[in-house]
Amino acid sequence: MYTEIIGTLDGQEKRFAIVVSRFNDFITARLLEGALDCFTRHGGDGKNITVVRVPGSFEIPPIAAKLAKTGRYDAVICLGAIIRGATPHFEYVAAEAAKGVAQAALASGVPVIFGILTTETIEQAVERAGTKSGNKGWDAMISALEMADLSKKI
Ligand code: INI
Repeated sequence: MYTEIIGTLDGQEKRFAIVVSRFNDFITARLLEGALDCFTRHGGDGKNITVVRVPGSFEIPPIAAKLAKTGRYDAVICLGAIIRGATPHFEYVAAEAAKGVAQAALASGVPVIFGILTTETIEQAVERAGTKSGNKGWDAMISALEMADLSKKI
């Protein structure tokens, strides 16, 4: 015999903040749509969502950390799109975004969800923003629902 704690996917009474980058907005706008659609289709109420826009993915972690620390949200969802292109900038932005999101969650004890695409090409980003590979914004919201419930139960 064992005890198992399972997170449910119920959006009722859940309050989330979503931090979304303006950089590559043609992708991040789709991720946001996916996340919001997922929330309402799991019983969530749009008035319990706060959206905060930041310039680029590099700026997501400090704002996510501040939002998490307020204690007002059951989870914070981070949405961005980092596309390699031809510059080494990608490596720095992607590494800091990933590290920073993890740190925001650990420091606050509030689930902070990594919904930031890191892709080689624009095509790969498009595939993950509502075309052939689904919508990673939707997936990020599923993770937020599960983690928020788990977090409450533990
Ligand atoms: N920001 C992104 O969100 N995605 C990218 O692909 C990207 N690239 O490739 O440069 C990017 N850069 C901007 C960065 O996030 C900061 O906003 C900027 O450096 C100011 O601090």
